[in-house]
Amino acid sequence: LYKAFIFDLDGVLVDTAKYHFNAWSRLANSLGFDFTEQQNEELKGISRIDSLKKILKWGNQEVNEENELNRLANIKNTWYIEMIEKMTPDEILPGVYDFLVLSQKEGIKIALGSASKNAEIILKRTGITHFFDAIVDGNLVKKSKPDPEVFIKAQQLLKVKIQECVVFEDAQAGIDAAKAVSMKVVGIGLPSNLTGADMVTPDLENWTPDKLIAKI
Ligand code: G16
Ligand code: MG
Repeated sequence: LYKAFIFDLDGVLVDTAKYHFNAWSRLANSLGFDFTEQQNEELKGISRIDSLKKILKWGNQEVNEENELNRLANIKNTWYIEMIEKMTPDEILPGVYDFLVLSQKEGIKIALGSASKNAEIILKRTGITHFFDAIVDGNLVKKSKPDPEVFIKAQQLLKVKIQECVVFEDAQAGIDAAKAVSMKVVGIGLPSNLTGADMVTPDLENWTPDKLIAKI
């Protein structure tokens, strides 16, 4: 029945949310304000420029010119890249590596479906690029989650049907994106943050593809 797994990156395969939070906080502080970790939850799965706009609103900052928005986003991204360049395979989230190995062994096709424009560096530094039959990231999509474009692109590149795909997501925007096209979706995290997922688990530890598929 299921032939393809589409994985979100940040929060599912690796924990880069902490680096995003660090770099965005640094940018906010440089502009004279701060925001909370609770607010940071709202940035998960959201594109870089949309994240910036939300943060500026929290700080009551009026920035409308596109050049200035891009300048601020680039500053944040430079700090973010400094951190992800130092990532190692130890930063792969619990259970992920074995789950990828088993999925590949069972002939399940594997894709990345991420909003990040930095996905390739992260996959490379953590040593998991070779598992992926297709990589769809922020450089390939026009509309960010909750628009389903990223998952539809992955499904098309893998040459499978929508109903043969299972998405793995840690963000509400990603769950909503998958559900917009009625794809099955496994939520990674707390059920309270992941409304509409077909099942939720804190991480991929102790799961096999078969055991998981039986639950959705
Ligand atoms: C990730 C993060 C978001 C981030 C976005 C864009 O998405 O969850 O917080 O804003 O990528 O990242 P970048 O600035 O690297 O292009 P995902 O879809 O992998 O969870
Ligand atoms: Mg995510």
